Amino acid sequence: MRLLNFFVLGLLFVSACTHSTQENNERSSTPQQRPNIVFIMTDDHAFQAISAYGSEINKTPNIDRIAREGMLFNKAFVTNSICAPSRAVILTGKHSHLNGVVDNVARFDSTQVTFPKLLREAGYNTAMIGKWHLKSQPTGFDYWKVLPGQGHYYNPDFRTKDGMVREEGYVTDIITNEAINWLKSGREQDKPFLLMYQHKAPHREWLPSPDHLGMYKGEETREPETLFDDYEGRGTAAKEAEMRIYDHMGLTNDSKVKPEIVNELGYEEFLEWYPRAFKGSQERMNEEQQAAWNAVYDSINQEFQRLKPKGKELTRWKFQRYMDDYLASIASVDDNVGRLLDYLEESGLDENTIIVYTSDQGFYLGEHGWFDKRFMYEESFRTPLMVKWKGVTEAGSENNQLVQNLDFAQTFLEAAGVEAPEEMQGESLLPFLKGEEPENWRDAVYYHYYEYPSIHAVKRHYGVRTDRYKLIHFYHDVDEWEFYDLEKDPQEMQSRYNDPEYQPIIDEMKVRIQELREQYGDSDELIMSFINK
Ligand code: SGN
Ligand code: CA
Repeated sequence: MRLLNFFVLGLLFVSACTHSTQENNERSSTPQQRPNIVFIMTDDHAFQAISAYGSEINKTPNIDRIAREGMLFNKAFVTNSICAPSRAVILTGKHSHLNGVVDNVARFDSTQVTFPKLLREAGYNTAMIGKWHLKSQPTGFDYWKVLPGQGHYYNPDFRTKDGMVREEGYVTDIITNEAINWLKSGREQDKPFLLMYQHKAPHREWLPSPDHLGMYKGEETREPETLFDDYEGRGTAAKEAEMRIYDHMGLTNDSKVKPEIVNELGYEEFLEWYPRAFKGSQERMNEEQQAAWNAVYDSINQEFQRLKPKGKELTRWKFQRYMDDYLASIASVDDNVGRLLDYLEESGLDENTIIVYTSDQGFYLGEHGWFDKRFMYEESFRTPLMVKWKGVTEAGSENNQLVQNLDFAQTFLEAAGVEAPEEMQGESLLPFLKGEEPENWRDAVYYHYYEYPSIHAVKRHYGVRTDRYKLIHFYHDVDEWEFYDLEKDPQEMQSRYNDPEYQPIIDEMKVRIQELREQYGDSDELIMSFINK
């Protein structure tokens, strides 16, 4: 049976090649080969901070090139808005409850079937460079060089097949150098390739590179309308979440005010709400890096001493500090994506390469007073997604269908002519990329978040989103439902769960949730097993 499949696939592949060769004869003299794939993923990059999505707070000219020369997805979502789970979903094409990585604590079982493994078996040369965050050793890659855990911004260590190595410099630059070097001389030139090029930036604690330090200093970033949300229209989970800029963003680790100054001015309660690596990160800097850093941050410390912001002014000050560092971290991602795109063009590789830009999930940039992610509300549920595929995907096109990170595996497999295993749960996006409108595309997406109790205290929940509505069930610790009409209330300020007007649609959506849970094999028993773990 397998052999037969292989034979049929082979025939299909040969005929697909002949077909596209004819089509492409005028464009190039070499026969069309299976496409290369460059998968660019950043960590916590909100769509609100990408100019292709209409950002009002920064410019990302290089990331925008991918959208301008390809397709921009306006309704791309994750299945579980947190780092490691998102990565496991992408690799396996299966929801968290089946791939086992429900939260950042779980270890990825790397014996599972993943799309890189299948591509490699089908003759692709595969590499994984940058943030991995799945604990177990990467499998399915001919070459890998990954950050341990969250990794560091300055002079980071990398895990490799030969052990740990420390590289001098700034993480986003280094990951890009590694990626370009692999393309130039690391890969097997006669094979199609998959390159997973995955950044740490712009993850908390948002340390900008030496050449972008202070680039937004003195520039006021527009505040989101909901910066001072009181959560009255939402449930207990939003009220109890610990990700408010005012209360939970640390003055030392996040805003980078020196502990002595924080103490001296009596701000101890805001010192370092979640003590982590910042001190460690700074200690990693060499003298030159430290000097460049101090040249910018010393004056920020002085400003803080002078202003002594309190109450709403403290929220505002921290928000500006947050945006300065977050957006500066993105600026070097953008420069480096530009370098990689330039190389792909100069080398001619982009003639037959699918280039994807996405993030492991969205992020709050002060909306609802928050930073971080996790919730099924739009800012963290949505993720940026754009795809360039020269000669196939129409430049400047946009897609408004509901798509998910669950769909990547099958998309890449189909593009490579490899049959996806039955157990994968996404849908290939290939028709969209080819300009076709598939019939019966999904009308709803399913979401399930698990990491609780944990940092940021976001309660467990699952839910469903259609084009217009969203229904969420917080089932642990509380038993609460929330319902939003995204057309009338795009900022999700008022849950309409108890509004009689919406009862018929809420009833329908409850049925839809059950259908989706059955379709994807999620259940109350599984929920209990993850709670009891
Ligand atoms: C760290 C961050 C959190 C973040 C988690 C998960 N704190 O704990 O803000 O939510 O990672 O992020 S920090 O002070 O250590 O930066 S994730 O991207 O790995 O999911
Ligand atoms: Ca993340």
